[in-house]
Amino acid sequence: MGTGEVSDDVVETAAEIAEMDIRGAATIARAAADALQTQAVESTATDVQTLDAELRTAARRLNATRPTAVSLPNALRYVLERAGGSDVESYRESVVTATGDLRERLESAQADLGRVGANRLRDGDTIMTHCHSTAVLSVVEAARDRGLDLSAVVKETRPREQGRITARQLRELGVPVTYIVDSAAHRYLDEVDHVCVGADSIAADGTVVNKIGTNGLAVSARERGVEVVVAAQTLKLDPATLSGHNVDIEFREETEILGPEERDDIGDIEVVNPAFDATPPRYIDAIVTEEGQFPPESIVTLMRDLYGTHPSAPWEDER
Ligand code: RUB
Repeated sequence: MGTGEVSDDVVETAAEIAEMDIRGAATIARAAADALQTQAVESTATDVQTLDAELRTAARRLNATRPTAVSLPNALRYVLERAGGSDVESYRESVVTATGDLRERLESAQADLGRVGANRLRDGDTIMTHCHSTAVLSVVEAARDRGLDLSAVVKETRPREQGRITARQLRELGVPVTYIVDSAAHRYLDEVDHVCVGADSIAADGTVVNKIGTNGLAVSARERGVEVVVAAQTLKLDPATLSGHNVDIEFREETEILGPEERDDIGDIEVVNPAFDATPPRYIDAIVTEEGQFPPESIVTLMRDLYGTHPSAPWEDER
């Protein structure tokens, strides 16, 4: 890597996030912060201004990969707001320290919210999952550690079938799994006690943005009287929504749904592939975070306390 350029690690991490080799909001946050650290460590910059500019270019590149997961800009902001120093060595050190702190916070937050979420589960309960959420798995792990027997109905989650990852990891935790296609969810809701999902972004009014299909599942669950629990670290709170911004919904390649030949075979159709949807707060019973559980309508208080009303975007600032 030449002076002033982004490191190969940043380029590779950005590509892996865009291609979904690295995926899931919490995992994306950790990978992006780690890439910033590598940028700082491997930089050949000899002055602070150059190193600082490199870091902000790297952050812009990482931030452009997936528009919906707010944990990505929140993680970049966490590191860049703590980056600084009078010389290259101290600046580099500040980035390494901030990244390490963030990694520790992510790990302890995940374990803490797991314990909070486990308080909602009882021995013998069945949960229904959608997509693959490390936060939901942390809740299940905490419940299993307490000796609770749980079972799970796992939705496949088209088009990328992240349900397979969830099914494998639940089996590793000793949870019996019934695997269903997405359209069978309504039929099996009568057999479950809780719908447990993660989040990619949570808006100030308590709207939860998560994998496409979450909204329909939550509406069905409300109709059947099944509670909907969202497990999400506070890194998922989107402070930009405090000042009126909407959460961007990512649209992905249509080839994730239909290959070119299958599509040509059908004829002249339009294929659209929104990756996420927004579930209004009225369909959500609780948001479980490392700071405790909240009714969705009150999450705005926590958001203000943690992020203030006007979050910075240090990768856009001219210094
Ligand atoms: C993953 C997804 C997950 C959330 C929460 O979408 O929607 O439910 O990211 O995950 P994708 P976690 O596969 O498109 O990244 O709890 O691990 O942060």
